[in-house]
This record gives sequence, structure tokens and C-alpha cells, in this order.
Amino acid sequence: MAKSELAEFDAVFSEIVEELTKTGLKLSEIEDAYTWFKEAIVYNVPHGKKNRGVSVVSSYRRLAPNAKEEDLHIARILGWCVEMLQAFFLVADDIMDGSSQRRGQPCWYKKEKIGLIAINDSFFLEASIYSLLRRYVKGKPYYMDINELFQQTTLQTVIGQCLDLTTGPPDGKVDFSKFTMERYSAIVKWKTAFYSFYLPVALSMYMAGISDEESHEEAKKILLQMGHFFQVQDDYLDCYGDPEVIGKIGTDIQDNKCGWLVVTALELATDEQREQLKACYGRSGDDDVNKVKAIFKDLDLEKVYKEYEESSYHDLIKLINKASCRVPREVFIDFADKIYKRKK
Ligand code: GPP
Ligand code: MG
Ligand code: MG
Ligand code: MG
Repeated sequence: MAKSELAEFDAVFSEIVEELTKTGLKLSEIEDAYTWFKEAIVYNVPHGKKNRGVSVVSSYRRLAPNAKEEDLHIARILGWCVEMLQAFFLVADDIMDGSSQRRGQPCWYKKEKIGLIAINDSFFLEASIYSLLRRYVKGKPYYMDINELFQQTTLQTVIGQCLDLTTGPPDGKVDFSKFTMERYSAIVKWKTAFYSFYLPVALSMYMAGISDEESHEEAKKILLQMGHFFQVQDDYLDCYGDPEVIGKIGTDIQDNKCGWLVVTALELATDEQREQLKACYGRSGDDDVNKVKAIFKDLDLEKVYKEYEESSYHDLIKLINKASCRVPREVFIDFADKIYKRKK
């Protein structure tokens, strides 16, 4: 029986670890650094859903139906590079957000003997992406495009993270003046959509020889819209998801985040509810958090979300159907089907 795409993808992980550490482990001067890093990789990289990584491979198969096994292998490596980028972001994001759990285990920085060394580990993860690209992709015609894509995507995500952190700073002052849907859309486009949706598909396009701007712009339009919905869902699950299932414990209310729930609440709230939200949002006490949740409940945000989910799915399918793109629709549909109605 054929192995599933995910199983074949997982089977490459040990090779990634080996490639990234074998030289360093043999150099006695830096051996300890690599022993440390190996643990950081194994703890932080392979335990997620791996939708982003596997999508590189499944999209590439759609774009190159007769792909050779050696090229599929490169697609898997690129998929792991996306997972490394994600691990780099998450290790750092959990420190910035003061989170406690990630993927069902303690955040890396929360572990004994790790703490802020995690910051350096996140840099280590990032820098290693480019070692993998040199090792597996150098010499291919798409090497430069893919290198630049990883660099540009990193910058885009850093920009988005900056907007995320500064729109609702954790300074104890709550100022809703910037909490608009427009600002929200900018935050999620930059902090999430480029790296989670455009990047995996763009990698497969470059591998398949599709590098013209028009095709990339068209694919990007669809994928950014998908990414927007995905982050709305992440914000919804932050409050309403089951921590056992999502593997993390929400912190958005405490962290004063300009998330979808509060921005939607502010659009629907009476002046009185707005004042109440101002008094209890962005505070860490359970009472304050529960008051925020009670206002969300009075505004029936769960229902507003479900309706939004339905309509955004229809809008997305419409956009996909009217696209005239070198990328087959199935690439987008496959990705959309992985995220709609997800619980984790
Ligand atoms: C998701 O935000 C965005 C990121 C993980 C990008 C972080 C970017 C950096 C440059 C570090 P989130 O905080 O809502 O994600 P989660 O809910 O998973 O913590
Ligand atoms: Mg976070
Ligand atoms: Mg964050
Ligand atoms: Mg979140």
C-alpha cells in the first residue's frame, strides 16, 4: 500500500536532523552547540500538523504530475524548511506572547534550563534553513528565487509581528482606537498569510518552473485570502478551542491582542459594553478574562464566527473558480479543505 504523503514527509525528518548536525557534531570546538541544537530541533520542529510542509509536496505533485522521485525529495526538504521557519517563529512568538503550551507540550522557553536561550535557538533554526537550501537546492535553476523567497517571507512576517505587538501593546493601557478591521486585516496578512499560505505554494511553483509575476500574483491573491481566514480561525480557537485539541492555551485577551473576536465585538458593542471591555481587556486576572468572555457571549460571537466561516468559504471558492492561473484549482482547493472546519 502506498504510504500517505504525511508519512513520506515524516520519513525525511531524520535525514534533516542528520544533515543539519553531522558536521558540527564532528568539530570538537562546537560539538556542544550542535548537541544542544539537535535537542531544540527535535523538540520544536516535527510535532505540528505539518500542513504547510506537506502542502509544498502535494502542490508540487499537482504542478508536475510526472515528477521524479529525486525532485519529490527536494520538495519534501523544502517542506521541512517551511516547518523550520515556522518553528523559528513559534519559539520566538511564545516568548513575546508569554504563552505556556505549544503543540501539547510546554513552550521551549518555559522548559527548565532553556529560558531565554530559546531566542538564540530560534536564530539557529532560521539560519539552518539556508544551510539546507545550500545543501539540497544549490545548482538548481530555482535556487535564487527560493532563497529570496525565504528571506522576503521572513521580513514580511517580522513586519506583521511588529504590527501585532504594537497595535495592542502589553503595557496595561487599553486603547481601542487602532482596533479596526482594517488594521486587523493588515496584521494577519503580514504575520500569518504570507508564510503559511503563499510560501508553500510559491515554493512548489518555482520548483515546477513557474516564476512569472502574473502567476505568482494571482496565486498570492487567493492564498492571502485563505491565510486571512486561517488567522481568524486561530483567534477564534484561542478563546473557544479545546486546549487538549489545539495543544495551546489562549492568551489573546490577557495580551491585549487586536484579534478578530475583540475587533468584531467592538463593531457590535453598545457604548456601555465598549466601556466594560475597556475595563477588563488586556489584563491577566481570571475575573477580567471571564468578564471579557461574558461580553463575547452576550454578543453571540460564536454564532457570528460560524456565519463568517460559511461566507468566507463561499467567497474563497468563488475567487478560486474565477482565477485563470497556471496553477490548477486543486492546489488551492486541497489547501482550503485542510483548514475549513478544523478544530486544531
Ligand atoms: C501567529 O500569531 C503568528 C506567528 C506565529 C508569527 C510570529 C512571527 C515572528 C517574527 C516571531 P499567534 O501569536 O496568534 O500564533 P499562536 O496562536 O500560535 O501563538
Ligand atoms: Mg502566539
Ligand atoms: Mg503572537
Ligand atoms: Mg493565536
